[in-house]
Amino acid sequence: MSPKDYTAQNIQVLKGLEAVRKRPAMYIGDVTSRGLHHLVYEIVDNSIDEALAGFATIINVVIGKDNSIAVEDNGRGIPTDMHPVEKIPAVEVIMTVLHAGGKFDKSSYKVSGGLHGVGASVVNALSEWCHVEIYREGFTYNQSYERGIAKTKVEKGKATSKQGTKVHFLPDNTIFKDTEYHFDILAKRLKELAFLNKNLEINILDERDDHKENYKYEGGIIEFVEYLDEGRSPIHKPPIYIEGIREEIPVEISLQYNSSYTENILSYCNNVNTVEGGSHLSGFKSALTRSLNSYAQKNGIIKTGDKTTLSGEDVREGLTAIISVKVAEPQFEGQTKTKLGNSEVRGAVESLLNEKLLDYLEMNPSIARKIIEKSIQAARAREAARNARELTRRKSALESNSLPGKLADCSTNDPEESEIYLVEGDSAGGSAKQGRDRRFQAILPLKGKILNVEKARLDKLLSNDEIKTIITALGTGIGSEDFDISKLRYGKIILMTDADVDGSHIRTLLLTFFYRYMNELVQQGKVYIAQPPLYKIKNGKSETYAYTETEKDSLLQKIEEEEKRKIVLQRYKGLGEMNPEQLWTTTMDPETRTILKVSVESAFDADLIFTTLMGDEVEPRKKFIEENAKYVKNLDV
Ligand code: 0R9
Repeated sequence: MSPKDYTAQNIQVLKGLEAVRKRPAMYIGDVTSRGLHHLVYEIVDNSIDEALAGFATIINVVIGKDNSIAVEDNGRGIPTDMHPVEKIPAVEVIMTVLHAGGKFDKSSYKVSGGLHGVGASVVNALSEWCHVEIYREGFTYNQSYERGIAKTKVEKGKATSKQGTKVHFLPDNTIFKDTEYHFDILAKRLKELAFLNKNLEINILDERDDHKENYKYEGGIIEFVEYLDEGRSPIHKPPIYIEGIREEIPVEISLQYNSSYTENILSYCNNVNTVEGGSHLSGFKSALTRSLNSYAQKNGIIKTGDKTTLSGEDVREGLTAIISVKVAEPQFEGQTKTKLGNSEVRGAVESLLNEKLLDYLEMNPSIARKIIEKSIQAARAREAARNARELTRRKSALESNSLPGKLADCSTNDPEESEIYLVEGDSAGGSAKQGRDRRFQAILPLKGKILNVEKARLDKLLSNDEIKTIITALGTGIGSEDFDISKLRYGKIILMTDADVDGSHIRTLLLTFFYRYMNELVQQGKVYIAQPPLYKIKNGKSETYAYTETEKDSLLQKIEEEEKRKIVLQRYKGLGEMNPEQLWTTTMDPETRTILKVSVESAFDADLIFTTLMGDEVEPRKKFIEENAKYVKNLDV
């Protein structure tokens, strides 16, 4: 390499690194804990590519005692020979040159990729140090970097019979405020990746406490569907599985019907959960409706010319499905860049499913009949719901004030600044009404427990008074035919329940309701949980509040010994024990309160939590509570 080439290369690398370190959020989304975990996914994605190319079969992830991360695969090893254009070893290009993905090697077919898909150089640039070790062609090769800059040349080391690549890095604590890795977050994503890539073995070890997990699914997305349906009762076993390649797009679909009324379809493109759906999901929905209707008509289950054709919603009631496609050049669109835009994918999924689902139904007539009968029942219930809705609409048109009587509305009409508190119980509702700022805060007291929506259809929901009141107060309508977020009357919906067992049950019921029937509200971050204090600590005239046990302990510790005798510690069992002023100061005043925004990080997790906690099956619920005791200790299920 001439000195001139080397200098040009160095300038390019330094410029790239500078850009990444200056605006890390542009490359990894943000520098919170989410961005920190994203670094791991970027590296794992490279190993997944090697698995998709047919070479790697095992990926090991280790969280070090120092919160460093080591990812190792048993693929071919990153090439160490000179890159023809950059004139430095290929591995150094991968690790230091921005956007140098597998694609610079034209023969490689890179389909995986996180949402950001920025590659190893970004991880390297944001790490205090990074070491790469390659086992290739009988030897070990090493290179070390600091904050993205190579500190050594690629060095040939000991002979080895191993093959693969190991990337070990420590995230830079001057970039990330929080550098602590969470085993559960990484494990959840790795498990999802193992489901999506059948036969790929993924191991995770946490050296801080020796916790480890091993994921390997021979059945891939079939096992994924079974896992999602653990708390439900399937109406056929095993899940239906369809795979094939159309227009050079590999498509995999697994689906199973269960006795519930909820639809749970997760779609993926290149292992990315496309939360906002897109062309693959549209193709799936269209083919499912078409195939089931055409089978039903052909076999006389629904007569031709009968007006009871099954709608998309009817055939998706009680359906759990995974759709996974691999697209060479994916276009991610939408608000959160999780909507697949490639239009050719719709046709590919649609034609494959149309053909193969019809084959399946013809080969399995008794299952086909069960599915269609379930869909017919759903159609009838939907008709009943439509009538119930119409009745409510006509009734409220007759009443001069169509808002519920027990709603204490706010004076502003501007949803941007208004909020509604859904409050457990009339007594707390009364305090909240007196304590609130009526200009922008509305209060809706709820009596007792609302209906468990996991166990009821929309028509039954619409005959429940508490649910009806919530729907009318929010103004959005409900169900896919009616729901319209632009009609939402409040910018924030705040759930305020007691800090006891019943309170947390009501909160879970409400969250389930919003997640299942007004999902857009959750996706758009409109739903919040109020945080009332657990304790009041009265010390003479001064009153302080503690919101957690730890906070209470640390506040008590700070109080001098001789003063301790004077302290009155009150444990709040319910919101009703606070007077209006206290409720305002501790829980409702936007200047001083803390409210938690409900967010759904991972759809597969949220669904599982709701079905397990609210569903019929006792065993999975027990298991879930045991495994997640630290998160759900207050839930009465
Ligand atoms: C631990 C994380 N793993 C990786 O980052 C990783 C990258 C990688 C890889 C190849 C094989 N394994 C890998 N693991 C590879 C090898 C070959 C061709 N393409 C890919 C080959 O042997 O010919 N690479 C990813 C990009 C590159 N290699 C390349 F651009 F340098 F070729």
